[in-house]
This record gives sequence, C-alpha cells and structure tokens, in this order.
Amino acid sequence: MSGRIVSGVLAPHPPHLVYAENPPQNEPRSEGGWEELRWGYERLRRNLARKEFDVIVVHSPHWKTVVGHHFLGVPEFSGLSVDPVFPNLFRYRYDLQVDVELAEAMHDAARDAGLVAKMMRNPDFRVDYGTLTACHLAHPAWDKPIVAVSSNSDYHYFSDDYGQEQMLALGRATRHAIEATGRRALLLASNSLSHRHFTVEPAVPEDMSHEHVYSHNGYLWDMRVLQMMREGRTRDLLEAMPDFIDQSVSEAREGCLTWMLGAMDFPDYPAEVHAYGSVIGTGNAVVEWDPERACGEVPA
Ligand code: 2X7
Ligand code: FE2
Repeated sequence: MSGRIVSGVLAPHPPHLVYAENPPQNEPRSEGGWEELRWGYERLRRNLARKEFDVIVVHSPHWKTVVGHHFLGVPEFSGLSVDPVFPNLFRYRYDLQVDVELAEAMHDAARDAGLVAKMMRNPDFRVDYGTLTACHLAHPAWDKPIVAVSSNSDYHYFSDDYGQEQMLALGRATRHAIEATGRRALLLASNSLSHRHFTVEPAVPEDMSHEHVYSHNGYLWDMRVLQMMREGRTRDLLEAMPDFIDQSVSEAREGCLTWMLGAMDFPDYPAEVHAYGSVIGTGNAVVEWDPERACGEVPA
C-alpha cells in the first residue's frame, strides 16, 4: 500500500474539552460544558472510525521550540502533563507510542529541504498539552503511534511571511516522508482560530452562561476563514493568513494550519466543519479535509 494522508483535521486543543469529557486519564472532574465542540469531535471520530490509518501526525503550538523543527524521537513516552495556565482543568496521565521511523523520515526530509530540524531523544521529556488534547479528542483509544512536531518560532522572530514559507516547506517534507515510508497518516493541525480571550475564569469553569466569543471582529474573521474552507479555497486562505493572524490574534501564527495545508497540497474540495465554538472567548473549529470522501471512495 502506498503512503498517503487519509485525512487532515483542524483539531483545536483547549484543555477545557478534555476536562469536560471526564476521561479516566484526567484528574479534575467536571459537570460538562462546551458541548458544541465536543459533539463536533464526536462526528469527526465517527468519520475516522470508517478509515484505516497507521499513525497520527500532530503539530502543536504548545511544544514551542526557538531554533528549528523538532520531532519526538523515542518509542514511548509516559507521565503527567499539566497545563501551565489551567492546572485546575488539565492534569492528564499519558502513555503513548511514537512512530520513530516516520519521525526520522520527516526530520531527514525537512533537513533535505534546507530546514533546521532535530530529533528529541530525551525519554523524560514531558509531552505538551496541545499534542495530548488534540490526539485524545480525535482518537481517544490511543492505539496508534503518533509523530509530534514542535512549533518553531519563525513567525515571531522573523515575520509572518517567513514563518509561512517555513511551514509550507515543512508540510511538503511531511508529505514526502509519509509517501516514502508507505504510511497511512491522519494529520492534526492543533490550533484555535481567533485567539483573544478573557483573562478571568468563572468560579465554575464549565458555567456556560459566561462563555461567548471575545470579540465581534474575531468572530467575523473566523466566519471568513471557515467559509473559505467550506468552499475549498485553501489557496485564498493562505493569502489571507497574515491578515487573519494579525487582526484576530490567531493561534494560526504557530504554523499548524499552514503546515497541514502544505502537506495536503492545498485541497480544493470542501472541508467539513464539524463544529465551531468559543472557549474562554477564543474561536475554535473542528474541520476535516477528507480526500477519500472528496473523490467518492467513502460515502458522505
Ligand atoms: O491553548 C489554549 C487555547 N488555544 C485556547 C483556549 C483555551 C486554552 O488553551
Ligand atoms: Fe493553545
């Protein structure tokens, strides 16, 4: 079987969504909340259940590296991951497998493309909450290995345009490595959309009477980019990305979405928006690009 991307998903990682599900891995208990987004993840999981894939490749904003793109490079990681901003919501015990062969192939392809890349070989490294949350919500069984990619700081230290170029090159390298190793890969780009947020939490974090978008401007930008996704206009989305990032303070500045669009070579078919909702004021959407459904291989 030749290697390919079986689906690409915009998979936001607010820890609130894991907290609200009360999985056994997470210590704090909740009364629920953020159902719209959680039900969107449920619809995604139903679609993914009909697919075969070998590995989940995830790009997370919360594994921050200053120089270069880093890849988890040890076969197994376990430990306790605590969200530094929301330790009251996310204290999650994980035990995960890494597809080191694919990670190394991605690392080598990135270097061949002229990018700075590094394998992360520290077995005690604590996996970030963005990686864990996105993987948990997309596929809570944890029965597939992952490849986790760090979020390099080029957008911040140089410019949005330079960051974009780097992410597109990393996306191409990712695709080449997946094809060369024969993997069927699920990609997760783990960023929120508009990212201005409230700085004070309600006494009961899941009290939904407090939850709404932080700003109308952020909401309008989110609707604009979701419309482009629904219409298969990913090249227009790439063009709009620097303005989107600046004007809505989007977490897309961490490069995840651009990386994934580059890896998928800019899908021109409609994406499926499973959900849109706010978390502490930020805009979040669960969006799936399914190349198999686009060419009629699986029923819609
Ligand atoms: O990391 C996040 C995020 N991106 C959005 C909302 C709330 C918390 O954490
Ligand atoms: Fe985040």
